[in-house]
Amino acid sequence: MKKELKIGLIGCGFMGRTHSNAYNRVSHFFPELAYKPVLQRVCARDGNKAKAFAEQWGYASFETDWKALVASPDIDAVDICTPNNAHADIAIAAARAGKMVLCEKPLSSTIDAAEAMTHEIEKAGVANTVWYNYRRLPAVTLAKQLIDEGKLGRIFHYRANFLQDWTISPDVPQGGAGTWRLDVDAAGSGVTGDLLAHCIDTAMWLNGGIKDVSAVTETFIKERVHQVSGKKQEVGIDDACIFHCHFENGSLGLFESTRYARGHKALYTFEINGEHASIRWDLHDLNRLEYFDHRDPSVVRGWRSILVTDGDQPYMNKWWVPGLIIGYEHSFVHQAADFLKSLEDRSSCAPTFRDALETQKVCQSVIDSAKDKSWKNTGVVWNSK
Ligand code: SOE
Repeated sequence: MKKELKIGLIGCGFMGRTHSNAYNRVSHFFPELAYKPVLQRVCARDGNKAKAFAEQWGYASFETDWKALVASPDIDAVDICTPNNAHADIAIAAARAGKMVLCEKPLSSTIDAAEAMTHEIEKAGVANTVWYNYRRLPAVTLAKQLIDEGKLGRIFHYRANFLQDWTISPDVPQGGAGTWRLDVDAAGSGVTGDLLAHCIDTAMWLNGGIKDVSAVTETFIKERVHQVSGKKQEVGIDDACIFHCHFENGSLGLFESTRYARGHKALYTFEINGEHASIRWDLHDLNRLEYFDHRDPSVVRGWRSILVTDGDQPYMNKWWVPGLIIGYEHSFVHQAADFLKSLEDRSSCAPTFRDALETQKVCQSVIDSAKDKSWKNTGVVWNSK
């Protein structure tokens, strides 16, 4: 008999859907897990929206007050899918109520709130994880295995981009559903916290801590209508950000993100160059990992394009048969599975709040560096596996 993990989900947007889909599928594809998520309750301020979401995704009940959800004795784990500025209050209340906490990225809209959340979560000793989902795409996990096996040797360069084009029109508003990502009060920052945070999480997981950064940011469209006030307001987020950095291991990093790269919808790419080998990956072709090994005989040496779908490659024995690909949504199913697994042996499910706090320190240093036009030490202590 499986143990039930009763989930209370807060927030019915895009991320609420990705997590709900993961909970619905995880027990089918990871039947060995001792725990099974139960969709107990969903919460949104708009009762009609919460009700419709509950019916669509199979939640047993709905709620409009997150405080009531967090206090409910029939909830084991609180999953936070709200805009960033609401994460801290919910996570802290949930930790104090002894609930497990799963939180969407980035950890919070400010570094102070991120620190307070981490403190409370660790004080309460509750299971926790932050949904930096891209780590759990099989090709990205395979990159981690190759690096940990030492296949690349000493690493010299880490390069990552996250490019989008959905805010080029000045008519895109700020604030409100979906476009809260353009409102600095709700989001905390623009592409740095929304997109580069993903790149930074993956980068530190693959290549260790980021020591210092030098950044430049730009806000191309200075004013946008705010959906709540209906008035044109100054835009406080970074529309684009470029930074370079030193990693603890001595390698150099180069990162770029923008929502103004016409033609790119969600082009997350990274390339890592080591002494013996290099790897590169592209979210638009997410099942592939490209690998170049200088130790190959010179006559056949070249970039290999590895389709990561075999049963002996990460996570793929859970899905179909070799050659058949999976997608974006599977990364969330994998994180749900790893979280449930971590409850069996009381291990942690990375990235934890502590790990996500380190990512937030890098994001904050990037924003501060761009503002002051100077290098910033991040203060990151990266101990995560
Ligand atoms: C923004 O467009 C966004 O949806 C991010 O919020 C997600 O974290 C990223 O994975 C895709 O882009």
